[in-house]
Amino acid sequence: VEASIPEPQREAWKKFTPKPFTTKEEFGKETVRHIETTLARSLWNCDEGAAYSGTALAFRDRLILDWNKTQQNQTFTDPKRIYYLSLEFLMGRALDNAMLNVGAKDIAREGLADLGFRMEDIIKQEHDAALGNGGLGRLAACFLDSMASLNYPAWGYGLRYRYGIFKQEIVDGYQVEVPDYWLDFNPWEFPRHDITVNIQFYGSVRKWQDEDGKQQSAWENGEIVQAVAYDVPIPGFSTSTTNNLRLWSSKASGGEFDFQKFNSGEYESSVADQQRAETISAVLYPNDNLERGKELRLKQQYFWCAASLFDIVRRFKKTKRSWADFPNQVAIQLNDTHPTLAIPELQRILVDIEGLDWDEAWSIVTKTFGYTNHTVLPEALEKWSVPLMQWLLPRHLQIIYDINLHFLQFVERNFPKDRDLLGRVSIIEESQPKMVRMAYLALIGSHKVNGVAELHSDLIKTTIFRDFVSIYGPDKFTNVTNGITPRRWLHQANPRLSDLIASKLGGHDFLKDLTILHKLEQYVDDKDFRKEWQEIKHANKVRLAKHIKETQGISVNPSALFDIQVKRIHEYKRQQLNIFGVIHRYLQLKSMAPEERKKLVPRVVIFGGKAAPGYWMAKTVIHLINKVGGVINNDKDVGDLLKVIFLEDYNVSKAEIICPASDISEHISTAGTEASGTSNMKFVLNGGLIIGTCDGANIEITREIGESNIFLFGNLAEDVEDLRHSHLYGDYQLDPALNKVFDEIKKGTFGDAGAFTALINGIVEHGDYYLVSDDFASYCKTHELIDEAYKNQEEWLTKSITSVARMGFFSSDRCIDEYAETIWNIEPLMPEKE
Ligand code: GL7
Repeated sequence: VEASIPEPQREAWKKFTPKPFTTKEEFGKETVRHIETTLARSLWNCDEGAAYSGTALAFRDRLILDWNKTQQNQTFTDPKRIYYLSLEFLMGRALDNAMLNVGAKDIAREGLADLGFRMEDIIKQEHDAALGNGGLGRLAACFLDSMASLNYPAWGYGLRYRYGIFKQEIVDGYQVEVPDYWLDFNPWEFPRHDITVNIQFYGSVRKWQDEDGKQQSAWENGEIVQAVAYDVPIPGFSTSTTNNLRLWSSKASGGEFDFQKFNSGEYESSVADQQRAETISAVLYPNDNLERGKELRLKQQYFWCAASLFDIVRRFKKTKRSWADFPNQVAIQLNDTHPTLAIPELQRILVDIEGLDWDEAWSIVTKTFGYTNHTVLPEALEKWSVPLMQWLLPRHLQIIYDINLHFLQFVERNFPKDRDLLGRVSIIEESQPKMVRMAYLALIGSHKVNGVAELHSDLIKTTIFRDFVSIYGPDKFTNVTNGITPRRWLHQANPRLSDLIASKLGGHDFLKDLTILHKLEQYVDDKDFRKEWQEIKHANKVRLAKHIKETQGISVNPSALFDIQVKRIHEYKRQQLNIFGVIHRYLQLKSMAPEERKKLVPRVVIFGGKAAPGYWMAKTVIHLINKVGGVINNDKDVGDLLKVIFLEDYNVSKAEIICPASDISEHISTAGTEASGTSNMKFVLNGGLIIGTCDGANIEITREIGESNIFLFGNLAEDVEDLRHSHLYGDYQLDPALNKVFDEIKKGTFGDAGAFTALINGIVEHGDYYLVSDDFASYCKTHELIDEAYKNQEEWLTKSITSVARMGFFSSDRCIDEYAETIWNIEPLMPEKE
């Protein structure tokens, strides 16, 4: 407020405020100005990269004008805000999204054409912002889009990794990881060198009694690292609301100490300090659904939580409200347990720094936080060793022990006879070394806990959080089924389909209320509409076939059935089931007479996805897929009837080409393991059918679109435990067809059989934890049904259209409205009228 322009001068200011471009000429002028001045290029050296940069800068200017207004409006109105804390934001490219959200893509296309460039080529110049691993990170990105589009006063807080998820190369069939340095030109971020926070690590705790005899604690003598804010504007679709994603970057603090070292000749160690500080935000951990307890990861978590909370508290304190008002002004959502340290950190701020009583502070904390659980896999549940936490965050460990003490006392009062219960629900696991169970801390420190699909939300109540349901009652737990943004995943990825739908529904309003799609069912028998629908699917397959040719050098027939599984490579997602099924198909094909083969439906089986660098079994699966592809794709008997493709370096921008091009996509996790899945929604929204298990959101997709429009197979979640038990202790027979597949691998048909021994033995000898054998017969049978169904193209088309019409529920807008109403208690803040 102190720095605002004085009243008499504001008119002048307003006169000079830039106006957004509205014509192709104005767009062209802005773009050329940026190319010639900001970038110092000219008519004579403007390649597509420079044209991209100029275009991006022109759009960035537009976003930032709206961003300014949105932030000012928020400051003046001071509504309750939602802060979404996520260690991952898998944003992908920003330009296309910005053009569509502000509604100026056509202007830009024409303007670029006048300058001699094609829109498609320009968009492709942008590097993906790949600050995430998979579904969890992409969900956060979809949520940002929805929160802005629905005008919620929302902030994202994350880390500005210098290296996002690695780039995947396939060399001789093996995954090779290459660093992803993405920041070399990033017009979408604004460094805020004036917005910094000092973050402490290590040190010690001093305790004393103040004059009133009150116990006081201070965390002192630690090492300081500086957090610097980088702001990324998030434009809403068809609204001027432009929210902020604030990413923190780490930097050595002050320089004074370094300077002394430097002057006294200790150059190396002064530089080493600086590098150590910068390491904190250097790289995204590439694990998906796996936690490994590395010290640097804990440092990342605290660094980001502490910086974000300082920022949130600073903003709140400017309003001079009383602390009791904090939960009325601030909602913080924890995206998984990664930001759980925010809970003891807020308690520390309130008690140690602001001087509130413990109980008063704790009541504020629990009203503020909500926690989303994204997995029940035991290897993914975060635990941090007590000695590590004692060393790195001594005061937080004390606070966690105090939180635990209060909690266990409460449990003991309510369940006085149950001694075991205390050990089971304690935040501290009594192991060697002792561990802090982050999910329990997150749950105890939040007022609501949600799962991400109905089955998953039920499962957390009966498995990992079972005792907590008895303690708190069922109302603390709720479900918010995941969703996806239809702007990126339909309008941007599949513009022709979006426009066809709009032509029937009287415009693009469905992009803001996806339930309107249901009106499409009226046109399911409309001949021209059907023809157009089918043509669009074909064109999208041609586009993907072209990409496959360009990147893998393999020709695939766009009229074949495209069968796609793209997602992180993980045993629970069962890419191994898919590739074994492919081998089975190949063996059958080979055993047929040439006449018989002619009746087959040609297939292209497409895989894509990254394996965590240390996940050896997942890498073996990638290797097998590539080896099988090498044999099948070169077998003269097979020809176009079967092709196996492994697409390198699956990421968000590739997903935008892949999702519109499927006939069938695979969502085949062992029942009860995939919390939700979100690519299932993307594929169906683009008119593809799916084969899936009764898992995650597949179940709700089935309920919405109807059982006849989905190919479900396999055992149910409720039977998994018994099946696993019978593998180990019962009499159990390996599926015979699967056995034949294994024999073929062992014969060396797909190269060195030894490479795949562990993969096979996991199933044959070590209990087949993921039930590949149990589900194999029904999986293969279902693929036969798919072949049959595909022969009837008319019926297939009807299923495709009907499914899309019934997908309205899976918009992330619905999801965000549910969070806003049932967890955050916030309202939209409409942008000011011009
Ligand atoms: C995940 C789940 O595995 C996935 O099923 C879910 O769709 C996603 C978003 O809720 O969250 N949980 C998790 O730990 N990761 C996921 O992608 C990494």
